[in-house]
Amino acid sequence: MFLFDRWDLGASSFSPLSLSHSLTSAMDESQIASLLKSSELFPTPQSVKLSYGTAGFRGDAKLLDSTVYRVGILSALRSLKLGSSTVGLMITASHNKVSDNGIKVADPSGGMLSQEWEPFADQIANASSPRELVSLIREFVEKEEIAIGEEKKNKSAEVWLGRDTRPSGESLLRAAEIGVSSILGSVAIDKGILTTPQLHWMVRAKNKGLKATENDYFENLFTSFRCLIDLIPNSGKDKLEVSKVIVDGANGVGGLKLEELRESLNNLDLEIRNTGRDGGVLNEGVGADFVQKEKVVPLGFGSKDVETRCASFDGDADRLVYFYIPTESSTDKVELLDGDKILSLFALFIKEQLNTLDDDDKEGTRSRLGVVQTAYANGASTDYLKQLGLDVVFAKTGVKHLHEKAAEFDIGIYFEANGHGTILFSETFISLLVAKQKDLTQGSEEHKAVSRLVAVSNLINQAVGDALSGLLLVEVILQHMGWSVQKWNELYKDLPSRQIKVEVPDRAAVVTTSEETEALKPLGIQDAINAEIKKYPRGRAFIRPSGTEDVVRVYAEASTQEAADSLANSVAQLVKSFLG
Ligand code: NG1
Ligand code: ZN
Repeated sequence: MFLFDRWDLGASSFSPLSLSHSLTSAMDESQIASLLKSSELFPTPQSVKLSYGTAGFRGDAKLLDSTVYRVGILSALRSLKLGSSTVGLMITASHNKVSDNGIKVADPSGGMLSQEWEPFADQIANASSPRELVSLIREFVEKEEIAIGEEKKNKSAEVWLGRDTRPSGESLLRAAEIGVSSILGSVAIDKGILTTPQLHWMVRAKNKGLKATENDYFENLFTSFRCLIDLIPNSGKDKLEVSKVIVDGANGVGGLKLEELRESLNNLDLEIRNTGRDGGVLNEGVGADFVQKEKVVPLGFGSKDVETRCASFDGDADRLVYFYIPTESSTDKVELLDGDKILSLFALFIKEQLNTLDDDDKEGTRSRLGVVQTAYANGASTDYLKQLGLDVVFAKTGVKHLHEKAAEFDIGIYFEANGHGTILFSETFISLLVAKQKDLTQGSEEHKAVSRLVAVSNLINQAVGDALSGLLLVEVILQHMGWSVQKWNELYKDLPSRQIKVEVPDRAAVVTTSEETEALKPLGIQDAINAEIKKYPRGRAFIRPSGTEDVVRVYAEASTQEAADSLANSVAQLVKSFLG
């Protein structure tokens, strides 16, 4: 009973004896002792309600120790549940301000944590005492039939940890390690500073029995990139787009990793700015989220860069957008090529390769190429993709939702307008392509098309959206097409749009339909929004609570920029008056 002597079990009717009995039914005493002892180090902050949200837990880094420790526990349990497969834990708050941090789990497949486990994540993150925490864990392991404790000491969980460049990352990583190790026999392996997609890629590779170090990640990128460069048609080579690309690293981890990769990229003229070394602050006036939402020039870029192809990463390098400063611009506005435009470029290239193949394909093995977008996708992009003859489907905000839908296609391309996306190839389709590659005559157009598709499937991260691999794919496709960034931008013209963040006392008061395009609560707000939309030609607007920041997001589109701005402002006013 020494285990409980140190615990003030308060006025509750809970007795140490009953706790001991109920806990040990699923976990032995040494396991309970381990959890109680370590959780003592991480008391929960008062009055903070945590939710796993769109992409893990996020918030003020100073308040996150206990959350990160608890997610460490969860990740060890997840590994045990899945036969001791390796699970990833990433400490990052992506595009949020530098004083924030966060944590997200990479499942053994390399994808996001299964949504079925999110309610458990919410429960343990919000448990108010060690006793409640241990109780919740006990119930969960019992329900999920996860064996833990002494009997699992030899076949333990394995969790790989990564973090971005935030100053709070290191101490939070220690909290995560303690969480993992509090599940007896579990091993936490610190993989150092990484981009989010690197960790997801490494976890996926490890569980597939492939080489899975950071170096292997880099090697895979430059090998498949070089392969695509070698496959550029001769006629295309004459039109080579030789101008350099300048990358804004958001003062985060992405620029640093791109610098490492650059050593091996002799086919790319690349300049990297905002690496964080020159005193710039993470995500402040820089990065993909800033450029996409504000549509203005990031710090470190200016009139000297007019008409040059530029790209921005976000803080953990899982988002990528392109932009250029037009000649005629007298302001700091940029021409933005967002996730929708990247998606369109990818779709066009893949379709071109599939057409070359399908012409020759008399055996009924035609592929199914589909694209997935969210309500934030620009209406003009959706029209364009449909006009290409593509199957366009919609998913809720958050890549976990898009990824799931894209996986239903042979080749599924998904992108959020903010630049987070990738191309998924089904295992069956890859096997088919590899078999075809062996059968076809080397040097034939069909062989080249198949080889390009295989190389794309290697280059582009199959686990999550990845700014580094996305950048390389955009660059090689532009070289293949012989296109400038301006020519790419002309694929279609974006409908003017505006996004606004509105701070409200309780963003959870906004409840939307499953497609997120209609607000069910507060009552009456949707009718008021509809009345505003009606005033604008091609008007479209919706609101939803952010899953990563404490704001309600407003999105509006209309036929002119003034109209989009005005519609967004009116809707923001409605949000303030209904929720203020
Ligand atoms: P929230 O804060 O839930 O809107 C944002 C992005 C998502 C997704 C997540 C994760 C917008 C409008 N929303 O989510 O698309 O990328 O962050 O990073 O860009
Ligand atoms: Zn990110």
